[in-house]
Amino acid sequence: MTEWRIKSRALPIGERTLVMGILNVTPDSFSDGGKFQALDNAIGHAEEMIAEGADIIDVGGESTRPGGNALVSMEEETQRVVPVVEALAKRTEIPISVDTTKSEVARAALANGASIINDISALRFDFYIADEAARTGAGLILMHSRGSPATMHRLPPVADIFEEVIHSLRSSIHMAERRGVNREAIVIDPGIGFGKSQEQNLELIARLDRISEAFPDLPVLIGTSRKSFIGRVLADDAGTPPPPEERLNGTIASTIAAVINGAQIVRVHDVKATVESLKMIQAIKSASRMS
Ligand code: 7PJ
Repeated sequence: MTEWRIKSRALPIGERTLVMGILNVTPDSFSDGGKFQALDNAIGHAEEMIAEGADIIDVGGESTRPGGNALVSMEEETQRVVPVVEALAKRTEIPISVDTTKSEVARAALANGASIINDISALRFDFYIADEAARTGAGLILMHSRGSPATMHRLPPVADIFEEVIHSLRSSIHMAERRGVNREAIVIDPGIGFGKSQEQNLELIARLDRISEAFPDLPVLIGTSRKSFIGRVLADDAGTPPPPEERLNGTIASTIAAVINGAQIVRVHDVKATVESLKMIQAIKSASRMS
């Protein structure tokens, strides 16, 4: 059993799977109702996930989904994320993470109650993210991705995805440590859906053990929730994928497969279904230790 150091605290790793609940505060949620309504909704959603058993809330203001979402400016992203982080930090003890690739956004979120930076570029877009983690002792999630924000979802696949993910994460970890981040604050993530082919997304889950073996001391996080690769597997005969809200069963199956293969933290939209599935797996694991 190890620990993940985040600011003045530590989360136990390996005892049970940690669940990170996704809280998106993207433009849609800020339409009509006005900003106060949007803030209320976001807090309400976060509190629901906490009641369902979330261990961490991941607040994101820049949608990195495929499909051409406009990139947001640093100011815009800060205005979306910081009020939510601040309000949430007053209401809950559980760690809040900020899903951002910008050091200024990370800095503002950390100053207002966040304790983890979740960087989907693993320091490639803005390595000063590492300085913010080093200075504050915040947790740092380094997720593998390829290319730029504009191109990462339509790059041609690399030949060997394991070599690519391991090599790229190794250099991000090296960069983080060189800039003063404590290794015990780092979590790695293969980045399902970010610059990988359909087959490679499935392979990464099937052989996630190869990633944990390459970094035996670092916790592994995985996020499959509602992603397109699940839609492709679940597509009907005409090839039409179910909409994201109808990918729960595929999300659970892929999340559990990842956990069996070594993931210690999972990032999901559907906290209740995930927590219940994990409890069941945990009960079965404990029984296998007894016989
Ligand atoms: C991930 C993420 C992921 C981590 C997103 C989406 C796209 N952060 N942020 N891992 N995905 N650490 O949720 O569909 O897989 S945004």
